[in-house]
Amino acid sequence: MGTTPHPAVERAAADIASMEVRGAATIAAAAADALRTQARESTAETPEAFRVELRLAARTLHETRPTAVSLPNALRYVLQRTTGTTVEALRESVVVAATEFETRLDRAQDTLGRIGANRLQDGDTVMTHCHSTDALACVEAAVAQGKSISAVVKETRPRNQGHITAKALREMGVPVTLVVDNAARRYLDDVDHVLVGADAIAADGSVVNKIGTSGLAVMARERGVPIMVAAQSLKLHPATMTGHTIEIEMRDEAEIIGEAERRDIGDISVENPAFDVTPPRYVDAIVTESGQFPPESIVLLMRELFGDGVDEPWLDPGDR
Ligand code: RUB
Repeated sequence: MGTTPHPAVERAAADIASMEVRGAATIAAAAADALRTQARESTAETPEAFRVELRLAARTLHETRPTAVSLPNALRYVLQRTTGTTVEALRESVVVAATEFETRLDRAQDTLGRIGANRLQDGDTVMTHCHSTDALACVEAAVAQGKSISAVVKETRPRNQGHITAKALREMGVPVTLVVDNAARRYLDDVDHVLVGADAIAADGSVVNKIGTSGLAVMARERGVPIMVAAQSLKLHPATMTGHTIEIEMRDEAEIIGEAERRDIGDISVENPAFDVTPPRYVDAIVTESGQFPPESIVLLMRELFGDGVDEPWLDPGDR
């Protein structure tokens, strides 16, 4: 029995941690894929050994990015469907579940995109923050419906994910104006929607997304610009139904400032929170594959999908 996960799992975990693989939906797909490789290539001789390996792989992936709830939701989807009394049966069940998960993810994003596109009118301009494949799916569907959409794209310091958004929008033929984050308020008068994704949505309708989203939402509210959050149900954080809070990931200060520059400034502390929380009162609609919701009603969808609570199947039975 392996005491370390399959190298493909370790690679996937490292890529997620370094943000080589990033964005909530993409992280979830990479996690399901890594579990499938772990199962396919397992040399475990007993069903129990196979399960131990799979839980270890899931824990390794789970520890990478605390805020993106899509990750535990993906692991849960696969682990809850891991059934069988032989290694072969277990292996097959993981492969089937991981593949099914990826198909559902793609389908959910397409459906969500078509729903979100209904909010966009021909000639509209959207302002984006960070890079969200769920948000882009709405623009893509609107363009496919023949609507002419343009975009003001925030750069999104410190990692400049806005560049990825700008490139994706250009590939759809959408005219793009790239602005620094500090220019957002100036350009809000020129846009019809703020369109962002989410890493996690809490039971009260709070939206956790890339740092800067909450400030943008407050400014948009002040300017009367509607704020639309595109987030497939994978982003719903089930533990928040029972009072748990969402941990905000703090990343390395080197993403913000280099050593030499820092030394030159003098004795300072540097903080690099990856995400922030936008309260529900600043959000107009959360668009999911099950329809659009006012943020305060999202808990109804959460109850329907998760019941009253959830398990942590990556922990060993004695630790649950
Ligand atoms: C990405 C981010 C995205 C959401 C949604 O943060 O905040 O808006 O993850 O993305 P990071 P998607 O770059 O730190 O991962 O819609 O693709 O799931």
